[in-house]
Amino acid sequence: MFNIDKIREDFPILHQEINSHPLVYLDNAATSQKPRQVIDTINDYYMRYNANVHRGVHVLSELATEAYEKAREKVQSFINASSVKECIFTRGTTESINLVAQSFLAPRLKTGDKILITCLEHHSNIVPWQMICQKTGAQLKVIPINQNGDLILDNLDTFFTPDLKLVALNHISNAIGTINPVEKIIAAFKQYNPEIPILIDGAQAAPHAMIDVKALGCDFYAFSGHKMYGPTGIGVLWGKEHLLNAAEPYQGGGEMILKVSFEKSEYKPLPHKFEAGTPNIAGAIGLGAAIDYLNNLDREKALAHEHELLNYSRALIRDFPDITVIGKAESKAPILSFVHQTVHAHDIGTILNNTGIAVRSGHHCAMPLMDFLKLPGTIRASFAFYNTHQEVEKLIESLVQIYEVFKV
Ligand code: 7TS
Repeated sequence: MFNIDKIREDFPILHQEINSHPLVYLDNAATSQKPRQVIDTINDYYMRYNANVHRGVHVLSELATEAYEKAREKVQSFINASSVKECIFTRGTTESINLVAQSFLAPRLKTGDKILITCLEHHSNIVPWQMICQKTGAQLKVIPINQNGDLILDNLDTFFTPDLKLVALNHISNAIGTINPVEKIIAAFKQYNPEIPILIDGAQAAPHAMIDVKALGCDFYAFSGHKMYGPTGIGVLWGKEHLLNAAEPYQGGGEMILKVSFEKSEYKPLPHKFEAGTPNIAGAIGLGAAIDYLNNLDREKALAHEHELLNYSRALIRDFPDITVIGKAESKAPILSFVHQTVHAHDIGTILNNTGIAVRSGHHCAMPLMDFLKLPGTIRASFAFYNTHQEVEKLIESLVQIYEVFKV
């Protein structure tokens, strides 16, 4: 049974008033809320066994190391990776993508090489590639989209060129919710050239899809803990072992070395060679608890519930004469983006906040997408499995009030 009331009990933050209204949290694409189980796990670590990992022979250090590495095993099975060696803890999606850009790709690039992204990307899947393009003379290419927000894949073969060195695209668009046919795109590129590395930005997919990196056939997969009910400051880069082995770490320091002399250093094997310095131990353990929480849910039902909320909100918003929904892709994650004919997105966000409703308004760190859509930004309501139909109705009621005030 998917018992929404029971699930909401797990999220203490949801039970409060904001501006004298019950909180309606619809900014889940920015960061999700954390269940008590995650908060308690982090608390327990600091209360009972806080110590640095991989160094001490004392009990607390052994306990911390064991919990940290156990969390890695949970990540491995969450994404169906072949080995824990392929699962690197990072600060989040952004750091994961930068790691691939700096450690793996930059040393392999030369003038004229191409990196392919899409028009739907978050800045963190654009800027890291631009940075290495600037240094090497490589160029960024972009798969276009149509007005619905679907990728245009008809002419994908125009990107099949010998100088294409990496493809990087998101699994789900954070700004308009398009679920990209990543499996199909990966298969097409791999058919052209099995050696082309493909990175998937899974920041929005980790909470809203079942992830199987083997079935996808990609080479790198990046995601953040905080969007999947885990803590901030922790994320994962999954990469195929031979590719990670072939990459040089871009950060040096403690934890990642076997031996150091003033002449040279020898690195630890995977995954540690990419985890320089004291890691976010509490974060990793907390992410493990978030994965446990998701595994204990009926995940299929949770995802179906989110989807129902999206459909419900779309059905209710359809008849507003002054509102246009942005992003009508064939396959959509529970992200409702829209604009108002006359009222600025930020003003709508502020008015909704006055009634306790938390949404995001702006460019959602996808400025090139907004440029394509010729919009300064949108209002975005993004749902999680703990949201309810009543909360969707509250959003709509507030929009009705805005309509009454601003109608011409
Ligand atoms: N990629 C996508 C698709 C994202 O949605 C985000 C964050 C990132 C990368 C970066 O993740 P981070 O955890 O490293 O910051 N997206 C959003 C958002 O939509 N609103 O705030 C952050």
